[in-house]
Amino acid sequence: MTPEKIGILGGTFDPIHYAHLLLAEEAKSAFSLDKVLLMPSGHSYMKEEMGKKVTKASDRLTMARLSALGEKGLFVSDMEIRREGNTYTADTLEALAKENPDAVYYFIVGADTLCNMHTWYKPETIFALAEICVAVREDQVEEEILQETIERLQREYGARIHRLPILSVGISSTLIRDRVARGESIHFLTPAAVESYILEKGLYQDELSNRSNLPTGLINENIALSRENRLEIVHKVEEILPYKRFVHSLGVAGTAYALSLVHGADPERAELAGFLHDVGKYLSKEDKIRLCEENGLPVSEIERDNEELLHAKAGAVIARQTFGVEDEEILSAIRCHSTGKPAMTLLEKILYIADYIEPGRNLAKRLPEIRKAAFRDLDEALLMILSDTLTYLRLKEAPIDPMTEETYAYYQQSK
Ligand code: DGI
Ligand code: FE
Ligand code: FE
Repeated sequence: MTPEKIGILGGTFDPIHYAHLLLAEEAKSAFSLDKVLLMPSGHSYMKEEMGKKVTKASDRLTMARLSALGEKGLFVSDMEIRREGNTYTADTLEALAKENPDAVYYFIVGADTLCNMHTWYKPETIFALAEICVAVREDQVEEEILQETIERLQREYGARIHRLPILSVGISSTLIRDRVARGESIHFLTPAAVESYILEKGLYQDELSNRSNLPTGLINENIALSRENRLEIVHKVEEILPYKRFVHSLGVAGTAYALSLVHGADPERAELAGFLHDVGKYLSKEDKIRLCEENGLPVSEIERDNEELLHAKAGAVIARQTFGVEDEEILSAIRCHSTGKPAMTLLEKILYIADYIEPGRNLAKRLPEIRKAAFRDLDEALLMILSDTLTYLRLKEAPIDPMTEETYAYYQQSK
């Protein structure tokens, strides 16, 4: 009986897509493999060190399983995910060899990966336990470096390395994450079941991998919201924010507009505050602190420790610097939209409330009641929101900004 030939394709698979599956397929047919194991990685100290956020292992595993469903000869192993601690290929191969000592293993890697495999944990074990299939894309490889690497690994470890010429397919996990974050289609980039899973679970919605989220340059001299630049502003906000946050901002703007009509505020200024209120949300913590301090907004200890609280102040700075807003009431409404403050103006109250009740919000329990109250009596809605927010923060054991407490006390007294 000829020994079973098993390919192993490891990866973060965040998410898995057709270029991965095509690679598995090509390896399978080129080396007459009986099967290929997709092996999503567990904890990766390398990615972690580079400050990358990796999606939960259970989600990555499920997506790999969905993509292999019904495919002959394609299986998924959760071995690396189940293992505690870091993922080491040498350990994986040892475990596999123990499970199935008669099989011949083919470890599938890209050319760039091969070039640093000598730095991996126990390379001698890896090369002893598996043959290596190195995927070579015609357009990508520095042939000389690759040939040198192959020869060096053969010499030093007796590595058995085979080349696998593959098609160059421009699909990557980064591409998919970015498209999801921008609300673009990922149809035909990954199997339909994976696509549905991503959308249903809301994965990658908030990600911004390459976009610079620190806006530069004034879009216009001296903007006060006017009918002509309204679209320009919305467009710029769309560029700065992840898709879901952008839609949230539109919701806040529309709600603030409607509340203004009912309560006699200026709807266009309220709408502008709504569009812009969260533009500071996705700056790095350092940028938020820097923007505030450079612009005369002191950063308190609690804000420093809870950067979530800083996005309002930083957002007001961006509204002024990038969007040219000089209307002090709009700027202060943005500045206090997370915590509120005592004695808020009409516009400030409207933004604070609109942020909580806009149509996309659905988590807070009393929302239907608060939504109704908002169109009847702003102060009543304000108190309900403050009270529920404080309850929620205490429940989470999150530190409470004194401003949130002061605001609550103020409106309770003035009731
Ligand atoms: O930016 P959004 O998500 O649209 O909403 P937001 O600006 O109102 O605030 C985001 C978070 O800020 C929200 O989860 C509630 C929280 N927050 C409000 N007051 C306090 C607070 N968080 C802490 N830690 N302490 C507070 O006093
Ligand atoms: Fe906010
Ligand atoms: Fe918001």
